[in-house]
Amino acid sequence: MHELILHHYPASPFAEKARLMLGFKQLSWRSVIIPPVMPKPDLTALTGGYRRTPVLQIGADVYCDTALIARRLEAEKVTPALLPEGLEFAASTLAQWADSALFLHAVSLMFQPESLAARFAKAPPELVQTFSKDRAALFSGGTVSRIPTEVAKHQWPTLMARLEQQLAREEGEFLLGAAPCIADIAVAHCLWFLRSTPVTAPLVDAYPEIRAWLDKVLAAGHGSFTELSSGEAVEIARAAEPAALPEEDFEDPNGFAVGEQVAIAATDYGVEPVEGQLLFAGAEELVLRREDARAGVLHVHFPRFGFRLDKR
Ligand SMILES: N[C@@H](CCC(=O)N[C@@H](CS)C(=O)NCC(=O)O)C(=O)O
Repeated sequence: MHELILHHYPASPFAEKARLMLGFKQLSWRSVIIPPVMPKPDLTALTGGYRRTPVLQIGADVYCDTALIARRLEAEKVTPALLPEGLEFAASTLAQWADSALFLHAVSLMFQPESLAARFAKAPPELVQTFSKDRAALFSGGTVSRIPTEVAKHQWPTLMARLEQQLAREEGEFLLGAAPCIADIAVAHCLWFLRSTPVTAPLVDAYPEIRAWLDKVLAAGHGSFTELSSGEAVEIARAAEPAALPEEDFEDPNGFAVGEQVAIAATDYGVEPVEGQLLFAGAEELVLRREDARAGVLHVHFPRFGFRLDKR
């Protein structure tokens, strides 16, 4: 059996979401630290162009986007459940809201000049420039644009009031009941991000119930992991064979057929397409076969929701 390899970097909120999911399930994994800005040559050898953070690799299978990584980890270890039985819709829909609406507010609040200055206090000015240019490119060409800071500040109390209201329910101390699930982790990574500078931390810490709940979610930790170099990860992919495809029926209402050459790209931001042969299209997942000069034959997996398919 192949090891779970997470390609990530410490300061990334979505990487923190993935690390918390690994901790929640108490899994062991290998940690590959990737650059926080482009270029990322070893990651690109694996994904074929998808640039966002994090990415999960299992042998020659590469899973893009934490929404799909959650489902892959659920298959790896069923309990505790990220998508508890009977709550699949509520949990995944709430997580999707957190990963989009709540996250974009957090990004806007973090990109205020004062918090950026605090975040990059020890970094040389060139690095701040490189980072800002890279993130402008990340948001170009997608359906999503940055929320103006004043709008994010204005709307933030509404988001926090709704969270407080949900946490005040008698059904349990987590968002959807007595146990944490993917919804808690998806909300938590956005607030963890804001807590990382003294300028933005009060946006979370001013709400005692939210603060107490967040501490409980973050207590899941990151599981146990050991370091691996990105070059070694590429070698692992090369030596491995992709896993068998899901058994679900192939489903495409737009006429795409198994084996067709396609490009798959995120629709919101980070829209660099990945080209290859379409092998599978299920309700939640798309699988593409591609060959890389260094990494060999790979199956690259994407969520269906939020990713577009185009002919090549
Ligand atoms: N929907 C994606 C979002 C991932 C995302 O936005 N990641 C950010 C880092 S937190 C990113 O890719 N930033 C640019 C980069 O790391 O190059 C997911 O769930 O994985």
